[in-house]
Amino acid sequence: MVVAITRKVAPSIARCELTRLDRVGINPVRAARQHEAYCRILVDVGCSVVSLPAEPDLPDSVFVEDGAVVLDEIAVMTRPGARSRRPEIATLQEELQRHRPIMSITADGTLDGGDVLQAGRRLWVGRSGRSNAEGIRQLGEILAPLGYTVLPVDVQDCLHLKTAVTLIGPDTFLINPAMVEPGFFAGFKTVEVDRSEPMGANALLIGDAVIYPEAFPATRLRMEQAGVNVRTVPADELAKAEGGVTCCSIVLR
Ligand code: CIR
Repeated sequence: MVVAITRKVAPSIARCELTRLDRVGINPVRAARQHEAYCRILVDVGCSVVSLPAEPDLPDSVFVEDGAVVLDEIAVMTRPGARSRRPEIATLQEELQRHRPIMSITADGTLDGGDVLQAGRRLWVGRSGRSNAEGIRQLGEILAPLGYTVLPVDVQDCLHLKTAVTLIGPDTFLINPAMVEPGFFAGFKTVEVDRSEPMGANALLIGDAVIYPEAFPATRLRMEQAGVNVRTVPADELAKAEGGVTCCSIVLR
């Protein structure tokens, strides 16, 4: 059974970190409704959903993906690049230690889970404003004995690597080539986002289904033409906080 760890939307979400977007009002009730719809889809595609209680004073705490990198053998607790997000880790670790042995990124390393993209024994890690060279080095050192290779990747004009590229099939990536060089993924198939939808590269693959925001119909069509089973969710309120579909869960496969 696939377990998906989620956390309810904090009523303070409007005070979230913002990097690339201007602050606009975020309606916490609408964000919570969209998050509930997302959790229902997770159940629909076969997940057992763990729902952690809201952390009222941690505006970005719904975006659990950034707090840990979870593989079959281990969970690596991150040290998020945004200081305001570091207190999210403790309660996430309490839950994850039920499922995996725990290791941690330590100072002066920083790492956000949104920068870590896994396919098999390879992990591409974005050198973003959130994940630094020391964080990436520590992740590589922790995972090398388990047979994983960590590959640092440059990104531009995006918050995280997974804003730019995500997995949508066992050997297929959805990618915005303006944000990350496709050459890093040589040997894999790629579907490019439609030019009119630059924020459309964040998709969540679970089994053979891809959970995907309603907001990007042209890219959705491209995926469907490539044979991908796409399940859309309303996600525009969470997107105002720079959150996508991968970042609202940690999926234990
Ligand atoms: C932040 O800036 O940290 C949050 N407002 C958004 C985090 C989104 N995380 C993700 O895509 N992995």
